[in-house]
Amino acid sequence: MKVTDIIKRKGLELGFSHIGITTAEPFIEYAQELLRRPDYAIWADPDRSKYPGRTYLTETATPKNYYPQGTSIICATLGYSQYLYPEELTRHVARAYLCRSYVPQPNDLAGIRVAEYKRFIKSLGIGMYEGECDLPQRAACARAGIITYGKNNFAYTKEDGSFNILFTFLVDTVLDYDEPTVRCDCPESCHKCIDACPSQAIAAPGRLLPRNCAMNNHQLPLGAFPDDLWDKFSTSIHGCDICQLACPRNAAVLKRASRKDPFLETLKDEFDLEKVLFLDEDYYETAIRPIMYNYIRDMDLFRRNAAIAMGNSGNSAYITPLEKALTVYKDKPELLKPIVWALGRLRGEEKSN
Ligand code: B12
Ligand code: SF4
Ligand code: SF4
Repeated sequence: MKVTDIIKRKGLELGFSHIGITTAEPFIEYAQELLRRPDYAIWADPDRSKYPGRTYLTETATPKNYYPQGTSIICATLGYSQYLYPEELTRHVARAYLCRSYVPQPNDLAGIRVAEYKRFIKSLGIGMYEGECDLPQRAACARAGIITYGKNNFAYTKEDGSFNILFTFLVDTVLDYDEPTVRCDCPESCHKCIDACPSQAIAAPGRLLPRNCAMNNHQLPLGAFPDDLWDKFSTSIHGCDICQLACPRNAAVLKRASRKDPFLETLKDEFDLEKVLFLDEDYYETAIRPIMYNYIRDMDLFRRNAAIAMGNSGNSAYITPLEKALTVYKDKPELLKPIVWALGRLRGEEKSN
């Protein structure tokens, strides 16, 4: 068997849904697009000192910046559409995180799959970039022929719609390349995702405004989540699925979902916004880390997001814990602001009932 076929076959054996391969040539249109978008400055501004610690997507658009011998990109999708995600959890956390593959860790299943795939590829005598490098994964997967775009920005496959996580492996060997599928397969007249977004974050087809998108705000430091957006994301504390759920390209996929995930079935009875508001190490380890080990490391951000979600819940039972939080967090003024806001909303609603 040819080495390209061996690599593809192993990827499928390990549970990836699609494997495609493209060159490591620069993603020129992608880089130009980033620089055209002023609201992407935190990922694109050529002056790195302004946003220390950020991944610079304009640099990763040229993979050889990171790995001069990089020749090919092995691209993979991992579909997560097969599960029936419990409503008790999807109210608060997007499916992309509930599926527990978003940021693979060395000691979780997704991480073990990725590590084994890398080990296997390297065992074929192929060199691989091992450092941190956020390649433009949607653009790479489209060039590798395994996804098409949706106007909501998402990467779609036939089997999983937009419910797939993307992976890319930069290697030093020339392989056989797949026919690109760099196109949008949405019906011309459809704009359901654009209309459904609660914060008008999709300005035009394929044009996201990160400032307005849920996940971008959920991960911002205390004081940086703009208060004009606090009432937009309902009871969500980590991401949002609204523009995917509204999409007709996902309708059949959502209908097919039939499997219960036993871990999520356990977690759904334990998940509690009040516990997130008073988050401690134990609850973080058992209920938060497994599904939200992504961008947020500061526990106060989870507490802030829980306070905002409570304020949007319409549930007056949260008034008592929020009042307690006023005392517990009296020395954290930036955390008190959303708590006071949430209390104001819930008390106002209680009066008008
Ligand atoms: C920065 C980032 C964010 C930012 C900005 C998002 C964005 N759309 O740019 C924020 C924090 C807001 C974010 C949010 C989310 N993210 Co994010 N994010 C990334 C990251 C690290 C880079 C994205 C990027 O390069 N953006 C810059 C823009 C210019 O690039 P782009 O969106 O890929 O679009 C380019 C092309 O793909 C193409 N294109 C894209 N859409 C369309 C549509 C049309 C019509 C056409 C013609 C072309 C086209 O044109 C663009 C220019 O070349 C990637 C991982 C990675 N390394 O690639 C994950 C990634 C995009 N995120 C992902 C996910 C799951 C999310 C969330 C869904 C999580 C959630 N449920 O809350 C949201 C969804 C928001 C949305 N509607 O897109 C997944 C998406 C998987 C998928 N099936 O598409 C990725 C690929 C991570 C992964 N490993 O799977 N994210
Ligand atoms: S993920 Fe949510 S906030 Fe972001 S664009 Fe989609 S609907 Fe809007
Ligand atoms: S809702 Fe319509 S326009 Fe948006 S991604 Fe789905 S098919 Fe495309």
